[in-house]
Amino acid sequence: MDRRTFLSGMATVSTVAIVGAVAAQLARSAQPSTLHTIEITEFRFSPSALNVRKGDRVKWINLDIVPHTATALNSNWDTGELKPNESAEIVVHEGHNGPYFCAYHPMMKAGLTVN
Ligand SMILES: [Cu+2]
Repeated sequence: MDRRTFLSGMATVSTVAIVGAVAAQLARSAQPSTLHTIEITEFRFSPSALNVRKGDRVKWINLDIVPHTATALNSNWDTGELKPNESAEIVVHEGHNGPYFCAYHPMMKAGLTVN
């Protein structure tokens, strides 16, 4: 049984067997992480606003012909330079909540909301 099958089974068992807040909590913790992809194109992050959960993955891919970064406004995290067609991926934690920008083009702004 692979991890996805196992987690899916756990979610089903939890939902059927238990009701109320406890079931909701178990279902949430058993939810597989989601991969979100943010394209950097024409000097924009797309999507520019993204809701994510702790444990999700966020991937930035640079589809422009110049390098960019995704850098937290508070300097807590940074993908570093992404050359054309390069990408970088993070696993979301609380510290990723908030606005970020491109260090080379500060007018490029976006944000992550961590739930
Ligand atoms: Cu840039």
